[in-house]
Amino acid sequence: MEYKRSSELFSAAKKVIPGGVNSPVRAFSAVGGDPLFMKEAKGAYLFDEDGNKYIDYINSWGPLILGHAFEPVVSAVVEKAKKGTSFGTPTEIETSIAELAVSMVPNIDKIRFVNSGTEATMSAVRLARGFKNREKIIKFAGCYHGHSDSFLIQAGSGAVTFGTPNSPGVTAGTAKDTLLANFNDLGSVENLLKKNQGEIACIILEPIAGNMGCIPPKKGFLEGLRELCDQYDVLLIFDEVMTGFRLAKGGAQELTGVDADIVCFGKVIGGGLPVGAFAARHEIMDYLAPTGPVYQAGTLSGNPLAMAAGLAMLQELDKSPEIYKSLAEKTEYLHKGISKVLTRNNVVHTINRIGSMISVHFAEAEVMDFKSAAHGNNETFRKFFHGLLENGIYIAPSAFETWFISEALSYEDLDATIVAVDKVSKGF
Ligand code: KE4
Repeated sequence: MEYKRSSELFSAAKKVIPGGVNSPVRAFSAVGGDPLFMKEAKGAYLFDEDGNKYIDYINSWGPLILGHAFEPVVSAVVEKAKKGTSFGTPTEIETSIAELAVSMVPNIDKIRFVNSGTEATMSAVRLARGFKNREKIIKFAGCYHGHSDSFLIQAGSGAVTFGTPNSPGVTAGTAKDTLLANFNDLGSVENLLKKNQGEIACIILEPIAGNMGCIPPKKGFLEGLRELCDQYDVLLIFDEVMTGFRLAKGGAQELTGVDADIVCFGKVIGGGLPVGAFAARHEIMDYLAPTGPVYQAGTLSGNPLAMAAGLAMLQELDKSPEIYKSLAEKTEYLHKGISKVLTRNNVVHTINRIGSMISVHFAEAEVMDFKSAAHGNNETFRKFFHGLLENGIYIAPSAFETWFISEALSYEDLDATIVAVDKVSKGF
């Protein structure tokens, strides 16, 4: 494939944007080579600036669960833009999407919209600290909750991919209030709760981890966390930026049956525009300004344009819950097909999957936490990534990411992907 135009654009971008990108993981640093510049996208396909076409398994890192340029979302945004994009005042559409989200997701009475997943999780932790009047939080090694200081302590996603688990610029004062536990390891959580009795405001996690590749919770893990939170009077925050409205209408809470105290959203809730949100039952959310003392704000929070995209997306998912069954079936089909050809080609691998999230790990042992995720063979992953790219398949440029299946993917697209995996892996 020819990537001349993308390389030219990358050179120009690097002169005025750090690393030529506005988010590090896009820079291909973990897999080498220059990132591709996309010109447009439709349905399951991306088209780069050199005219190459790709079957897309990133879907903007999750938001485009119904595929690119989904017509109801596009027309909602176009119509809304004609009436103005943001007023800095309350608007009816914010109430409409809030009412719909509250009706779709268990255990939430109120929701506050922000502009990114990072804002959602950062605000949720501040709310938990304010509500409980405690300073410490527990997070899990390898879980990524965005780039606010309290979380860049062995973060997953981009930070781990760069091999810099602790980011410069995060103060010791901040880091001391973030305690690290191991995913799928209840003992590591209980130890921290015992050692810091009365000091911990919340536990935050991705209920299904997506930033170490896809790592589902072991049976009993989330249930055990719920019990520990009740026992130690600590709030349980589900970071559902990835899983929210993706794994089910009600996200991971619906899929697992485990209740969170605060739920964070991003990606799908914005339909491809910048929207994040956090939500909880009345008594917690009413602790937020202007009704309560915990301050949180945003110029473009709830802006009509982003709300129009998000509302159109949620309305589509709400009226056709069969989409989730179709997505899960497509993801299972892809899983079985990829595993069959990798096994036939004697490639050591393990595949994790839940709902429409899947990840391929070039490791023998089961990948069930950050440590086991880090054992994957990165050299093999690099060959896998570039080989698939050469064959028109676009997966995440990092072994610590998840593939996001969209409903726009056809079984022909899945078969083409399996054929490409077979062709690429013969040379491993
Ligand atoms: P944003 O601030 O990027 O909207 O959301 C942060 C975030 C929070 N929580 C979870 C579970 C997330 O996965 C994310 C962001 N995900 C990454 C991909 N793994 C976004 C891609 C990027 O950083 O460019």
